[in-house]
Amino acid sequence: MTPDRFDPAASESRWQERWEAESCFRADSASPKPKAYVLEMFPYPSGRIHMGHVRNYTMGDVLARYRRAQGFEVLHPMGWDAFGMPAENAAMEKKVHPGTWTLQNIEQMKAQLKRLGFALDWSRELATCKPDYYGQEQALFLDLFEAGLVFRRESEVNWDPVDMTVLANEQVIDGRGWRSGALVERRKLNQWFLKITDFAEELLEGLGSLDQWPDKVRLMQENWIGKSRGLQFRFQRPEGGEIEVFTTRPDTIFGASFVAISPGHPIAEALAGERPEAAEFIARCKQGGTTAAEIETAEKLGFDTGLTVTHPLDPDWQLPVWIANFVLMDYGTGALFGVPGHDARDFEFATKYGLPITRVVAASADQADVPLAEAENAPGVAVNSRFLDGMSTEEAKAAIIRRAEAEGWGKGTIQYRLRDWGVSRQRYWGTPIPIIHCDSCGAVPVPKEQLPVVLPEDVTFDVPGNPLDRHPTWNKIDCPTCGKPARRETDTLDTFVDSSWYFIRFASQPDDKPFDRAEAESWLPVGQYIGGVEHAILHLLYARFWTRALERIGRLSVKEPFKGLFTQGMVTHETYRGPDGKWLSPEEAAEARAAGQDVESGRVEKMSKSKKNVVDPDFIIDRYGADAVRWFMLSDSPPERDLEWSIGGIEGASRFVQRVWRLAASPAVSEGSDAALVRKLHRTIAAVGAAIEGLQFNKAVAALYELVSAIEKSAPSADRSAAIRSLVVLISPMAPHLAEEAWTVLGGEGMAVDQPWPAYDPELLVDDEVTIAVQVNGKLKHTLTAPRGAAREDLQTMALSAEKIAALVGDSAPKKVIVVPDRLVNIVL
Ligand code: ANZ
Ligand code: ZN
Repeated sequence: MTPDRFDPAASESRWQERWEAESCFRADSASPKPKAYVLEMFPYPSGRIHMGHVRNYTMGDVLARYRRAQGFEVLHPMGWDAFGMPAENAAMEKKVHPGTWTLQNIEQMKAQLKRLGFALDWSRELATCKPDYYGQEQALFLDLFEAGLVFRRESEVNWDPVDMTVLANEQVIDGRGWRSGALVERRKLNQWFLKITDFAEELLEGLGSLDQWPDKVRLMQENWIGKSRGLQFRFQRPEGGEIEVFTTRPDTIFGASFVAISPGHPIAEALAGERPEAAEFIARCKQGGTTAAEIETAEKLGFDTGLTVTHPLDPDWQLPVWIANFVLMDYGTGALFGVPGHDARDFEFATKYGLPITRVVAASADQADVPLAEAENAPGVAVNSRFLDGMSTEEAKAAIIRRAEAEGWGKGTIQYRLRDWGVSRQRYWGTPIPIIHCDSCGAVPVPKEQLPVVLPEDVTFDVPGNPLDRHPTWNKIDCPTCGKPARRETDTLDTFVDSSWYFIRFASQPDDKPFDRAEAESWLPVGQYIGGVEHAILHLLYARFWTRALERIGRLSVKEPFKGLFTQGMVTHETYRGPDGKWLSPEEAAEARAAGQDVESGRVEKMSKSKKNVVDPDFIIDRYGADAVRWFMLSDSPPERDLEWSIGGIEGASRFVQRVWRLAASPAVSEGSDAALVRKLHRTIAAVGAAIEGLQFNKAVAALYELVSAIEKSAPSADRSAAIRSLVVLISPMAPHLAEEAWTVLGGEGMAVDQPWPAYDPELLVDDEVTIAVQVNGKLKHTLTAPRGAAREDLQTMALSAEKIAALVGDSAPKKVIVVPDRLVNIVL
């Protein structure tokens, strides 16, 4: 007998095993079918899946299953972004090897993902921390090295003077080392870089072709690349020599009140050698983190060098030269001219050090003398600017650039904010950079046949610093070129390198090379990429760069890796605090309330461990089943918005699952028709398909709710039974286990997952009812609903028998009745 309830616990794992046994989701690269590549951003194996993952992967899963039902050969893979600091932190705190910790986490999270029934091709699973992955990454790194896209340069890092170690930016908290609490210093180290700046223009232009990306992400990338036109020019020093500056506002040149150089500028360094105060000032500037944000917000500090330079447009005008902490060494020329009237940093600096502040831009020419309360950076009209007066900002910029080029003291430039990508990390748990340092030969690539350069297992984490540096043997190796004793590079690659090509390796993973070109190209670009907006800039930019770099060196003919991009909203939950102000979990809050304590319900916020407002997916699956969780993740909110977790929501989803089950379990009827239900079904097929195509999953869910209600209200008929079968197929991308169980109960052949997506009849989408205007003597008096195509006589009868019209017409017969079918009835009295 058919059970009257769907039992997720009994059914779900059974279907998951069946799908696996039949390799349903294995992507066949050789398939003649059209291909679809659906990818969600792969997770960091932190230990547990959270609801944000569940939402993200459910969306991708619905699309993948839908494409499969449409007849595509679908690639929907999963893997692990498995290198990175948390594993090293765990090693230090829990005395467990980073590899052990990571692989255990992967096992746990994989089991959790499997419980959700995702249509993933596990045969292509990869983990970036395994030599078969990172060894191929080393090979690609060497290809880029040979092509001149990798270089080594001195660059600043965050240095913890107590722990004697390099810190990542996120390990610097309020300017101090996260473990030691010591003031962080900036230190110069030789580091490896990738030449992403060579691709700045391409990466910017390429954004134009990404019409399936959110506008906000394209804008963020555009701003990050930060193209600006400017002028680079030289100020002469009266005693000889020059200072070259870069500006994006040459139009403000007559508002200059000082020249500022970076503490790392050669002139500053020379001064430091001569004058202890200068050296002291420079040392002070080097405290504090290296992030642009930290430099931007730090208090402005200056040191008057006593030097001057001559204004390029006025030989009698001398400007003082300062060393200033807000001038970056690796941007422009490491020097600028300060215009306090029109640049906020310069304003703060000039105010602090009593330097002149002049207005040289105004909204209109007659506002030249309006005082400045703060820096005004909006364009306008040049004022107090000699021959530029009256020109617009754009005209004045062009005029100065022309003049500088004509007189030979400067040159118009295009500048990008984008910096080269520093990929060196002084850490253990990452991809070893495959380079050998030889005193005679310099930096020598590891010969490809010696790859992978495998991380040594026997390392210790009891002292700070990079375990690879202090390993007794691993880093000692003979030079591949001259054979003399040499040293391995002990820096490892930024984990963003690992995630810059994993989507290519998913598409093709031979043992002997990073990927097979033809196979990779048969899948790429990724049709739909789904992930968090927190990756809108760096990950996506690096992946775009890596793909273009491979294209440039002739390894791949794909330029943009992700055709469609979708960034989903967060899963949020109410927060609670107890009487002592401490965060309470939802269960603790309920207990405390029951005990009569004062519990404050706080804001609805992103689920986070620190606020205790997380809900564990395993616990919810145990209670409600995977399909209910999946269904809820898709319901209510548009996918790009936040979704608030609630018990009401998951219970509603669970009730819905049972409603569908009851329909499937109701006795089949083989006779009788129901035209209205057939229409509803066809509209639903169209609506659900369009909604999934547009990634509007909440709309698909809403359409399915309506269909279920309509079926529930309908009388038994052959059409009803057929509608239930179609419903099961329509619901299968969202609630796949329920769909399989229902399909079996309905006596369907094969599995639900193998059913083609139902087709709809476009004719049935047209409205079957129309609104008819009823006029009396040409004036609208009433409207009525009639079947489309109703006969003239029927419309006339309906109009005349309407109560309101009958009252107006009275007993006298109308002179004339004009009927326009499907539109109007006009009664002339
Ligand atoms: C004069 C000026 C006047 C500037 C004005 C701005 C406004 P963006 O637009 O972000 O590219 N600058 C130049 N080199 C610098 C460095 N190494 N570190 C910090 N700032 C530097 O920034 C370009 C502007 O930043 C340049 O234009 C320069 O200040 C400053 F009303 O020159 B400007
Ligand atoms: Zn050598």
